[in-house]
Amino acid sequence: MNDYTFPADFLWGAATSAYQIEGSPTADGAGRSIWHRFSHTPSNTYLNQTGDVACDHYRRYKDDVALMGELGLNAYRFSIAWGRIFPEGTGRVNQKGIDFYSRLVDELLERDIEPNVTLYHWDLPEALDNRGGWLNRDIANWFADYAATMFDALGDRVAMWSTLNEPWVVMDGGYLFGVMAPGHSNLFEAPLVTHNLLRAHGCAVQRFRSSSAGNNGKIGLVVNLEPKYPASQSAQDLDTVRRTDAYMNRQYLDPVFLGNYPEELNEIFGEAWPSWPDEDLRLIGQPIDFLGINYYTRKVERYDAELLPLRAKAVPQVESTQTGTSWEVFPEALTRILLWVKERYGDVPLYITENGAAFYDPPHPIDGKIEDPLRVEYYRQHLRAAHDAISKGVNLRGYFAWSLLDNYEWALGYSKRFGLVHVDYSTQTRRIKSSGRYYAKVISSNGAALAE
Ligand code: IFM
Repeated sequence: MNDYTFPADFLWGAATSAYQIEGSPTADGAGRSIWHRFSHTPSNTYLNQTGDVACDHYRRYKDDVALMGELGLNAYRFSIAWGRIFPEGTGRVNQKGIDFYSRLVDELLERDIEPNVTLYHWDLPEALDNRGGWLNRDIANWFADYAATMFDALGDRVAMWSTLNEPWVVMDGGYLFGVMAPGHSNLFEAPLVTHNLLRAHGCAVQRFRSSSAGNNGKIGLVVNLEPKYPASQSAQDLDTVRRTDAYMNRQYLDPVFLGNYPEELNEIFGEAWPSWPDEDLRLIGQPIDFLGINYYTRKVERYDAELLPLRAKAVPQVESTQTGTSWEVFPEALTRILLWVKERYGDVPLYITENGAAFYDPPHPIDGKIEDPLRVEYYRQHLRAAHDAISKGVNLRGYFAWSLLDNYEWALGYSKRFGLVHVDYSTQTRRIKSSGRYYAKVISSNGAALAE
């Protein structure tokens, strides 16, 4: 029988983000975010649903931390809503916003749950978007000022910090295809957004190193990676994989770890891809302490001349299990991507900062239970794949399930449930699903239960 025991100090966590769970987005003096505006604009989201209430975590955070305790988590990854801290994006600090996150951190520490803070998970203050948002070069300093404020406020208690969550989604969904806030579709904007996101990341890392939080704490970046497989061995399909891999997997990591952008971005964006100053690349490329990887699925890619700018079409894998977001369940690609990161970028400490699946769960408990066997299986297989990577020498330090709670899945509203814990949105009742119970068992056995 396989031994799936994980290293003794492994972090077993779950992740969420501010706009997806908190609700009360403008309470206590907070400024509106681009997601507030986007979701309140008709036809942008499923049934025009918004994060106004979400899981009401802003008011129920103590109960939610108690649930984390029940699951046995020893770490929790959450994000800070920038607009709660700086209602106008810059300048005036809103102490009540800081106080909320400070109380949350204290509550976690009370239960020996390590807080893992993400500074930006997509909810840019609207006031900053009105000044150009991620298109404005000044955003790097705006972000660094916000980051430094949080390092000072929480750095005595928070040891793990991430600058950005999934910059690729911000660029691709927010500025190239327009399905996420702020809803732009502009080939010429996308490269600027990528570059300013990375400059903001670099400036925040610099500020971290000179803050007292930087003395003992660690700072990193979180990217979503999706291994690309060719639909055939034709030269065109192999070339398509090279481009899509650069676009999704190397666009952010090459500049951070290797000091330059992949060549393929010229090919993809053409004249929209400028050349960047060397000093920017030096800022972006400074060392980080860890990398967070969000993994959900792989993609099989085929050449398609019509589909610009990538000239690629993802081929559905109809014989595999699909999740509720039509993502193929393909655990072995998790091992593959972890090994690839080590091979390409070196032995940086890695965390799986998100992994999980939406499935159609029973809307109400049956005999008091929410059974979600497909999600149990998803976790079993992906945790085994993570363990496999460790056995092959990957320096994997922790795993965060996405997500602790069912929550607001952005443009898909509340139609997709990713939680280990079911949320009845009409009453805000929480119920641990069978996947939550399963994860708790894996945690308490430090992985050994994966053998069953
Ligand atoms: O819900 C999102 C999260 O905000 C970022 N990573 C992917 C999740 C599932 O789509």
